[in-house]
Amino acid sequence: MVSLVVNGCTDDPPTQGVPSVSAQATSPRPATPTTTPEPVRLPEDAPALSDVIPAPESARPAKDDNFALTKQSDISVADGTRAAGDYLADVLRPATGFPLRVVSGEDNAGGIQLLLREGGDPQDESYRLEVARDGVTLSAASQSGLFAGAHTLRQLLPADVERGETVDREWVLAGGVVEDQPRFGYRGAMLDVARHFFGVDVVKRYIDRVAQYKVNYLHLHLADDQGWRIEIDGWPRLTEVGARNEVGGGKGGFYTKQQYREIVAYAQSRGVTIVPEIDMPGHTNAALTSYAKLNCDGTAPPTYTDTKVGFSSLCIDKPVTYDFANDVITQLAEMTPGPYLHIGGDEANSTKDADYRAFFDKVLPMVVKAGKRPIGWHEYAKANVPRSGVVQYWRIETADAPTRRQADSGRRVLMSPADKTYLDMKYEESNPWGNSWAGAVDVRTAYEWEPTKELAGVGDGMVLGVEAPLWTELVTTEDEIERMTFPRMQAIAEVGWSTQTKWADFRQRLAAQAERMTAQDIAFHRDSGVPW
Ligand code: IFG
Repeated sequence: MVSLVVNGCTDDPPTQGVPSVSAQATSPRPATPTTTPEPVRLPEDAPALSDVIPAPESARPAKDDNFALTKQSDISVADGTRAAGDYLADVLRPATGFPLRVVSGEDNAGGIQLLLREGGDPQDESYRLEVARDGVTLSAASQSGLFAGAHTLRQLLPADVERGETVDREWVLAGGVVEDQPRFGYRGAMLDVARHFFGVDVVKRYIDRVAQYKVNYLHLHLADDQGWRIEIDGWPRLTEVGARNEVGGGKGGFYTKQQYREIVAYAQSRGVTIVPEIDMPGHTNAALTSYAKLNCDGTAPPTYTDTKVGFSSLCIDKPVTYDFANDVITQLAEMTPGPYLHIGGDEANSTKDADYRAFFDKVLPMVVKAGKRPIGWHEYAKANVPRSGVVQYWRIETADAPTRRQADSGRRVLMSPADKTYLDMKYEESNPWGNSWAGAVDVRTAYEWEPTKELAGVGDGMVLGVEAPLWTELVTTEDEIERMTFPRMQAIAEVGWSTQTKWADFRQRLAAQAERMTAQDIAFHRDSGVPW
């Protein structure tokens, strides 16, 4: 049995004079040893620095610098780094069974130290992760950089770390230095909770699972023809009536404001920012069934539980429409600390162009006034998009003139081409489940594309990032969410983060993720293009 030498002591039973944690918890930590611990053997199943997904910018292994995490290891945090420290403790404690105390302090002897570089730009997600014999140091310019480094650190522990129960084994990290930063600042997932409703716990698991691959935004599609999913003060029928359905006639559901805030807080604890979407003026049958006064003819249409699109529209000429829009936007913004609010705008086939433009001329200023940057599906590019606005491209054509015009005038473009990123699509034509209007999207298709070359004239410097939407007309259970999302999410995450993307290399690293996903109880799809 190899006795772990950490921090100058052996990690044998206390008879060797190593104080137990409880003793240490009260007495001050032993002084940082002057002698460097002996090298530690790396277990067979410990990942290499280069196994991480998304691929880091640079990874320099140092084979004699492996680090053994032990029950003596602390996570020391300085000002502003506690959130990432708490995250690491949260994800590493269950399987290791170690206390992994999060302590304020400036040393990493035998443990993990998180450091924030002075005067760093909050948008700078770069980080440096150094694993050495005597301790691990993660430094970054911002909180989001620390979270990125923490996700990498999580992946450098063996897959056993993802099991929910304690595993009695060595927890050794491969020595070396990772220096990393993302190509795009926005790497997003989207969950449509309107077609089929999914509760808080499902959303939290989704957040944790996508966050580990440095996905840093979760867009929640909170309303559509089939369902309204968020409580709005002053408009109780949106949830009393509009939330009572879903595709296929299920019972539906909604988030109270408190539950929405719980989702937002949980996302923040994983370094993920929530982007709420209320789709307007189309995709609004659930709101229209809830309030007759929102309809031009004053009559509420029947509830809708099928899957057609483009038939509904708010009444553009009625002032009450703008009271409604303003209340929704203001209240959603108040509950959302993130910079973005998604206003929808897609498939408004029942809204005349002039009305569509008039609608957004009134509503987009509401989003800006609420302190948010509007995101809209790319059809809204024909409206007056504010300078801070983002155009989310979602179709399969290789050109879109209004989107190009907005990009030329400085509006950023979020790339979600359906034939590359739509997770509701079948992996292969032969799959019995999934959509096919955009063609089959297997993992390789989701991986081998270049976000700055998908749309004519929308190139470098214009693309904000990538997002993989999961529409749920055909998705009714959490298992189906997992199957449609994983492993294509890892492909999208790497396209958004890494500069070097080579399928031959990625597919090998992806195959190695199988054990981690299984340990996390993710019912992922064994795509035939990956050497599982
Ligand atoms: N398009 C619709 C979605 C959904 C999708 C299913 C967008 C922006 C087809 N709008 O994608 O509501 O129905 O693939």
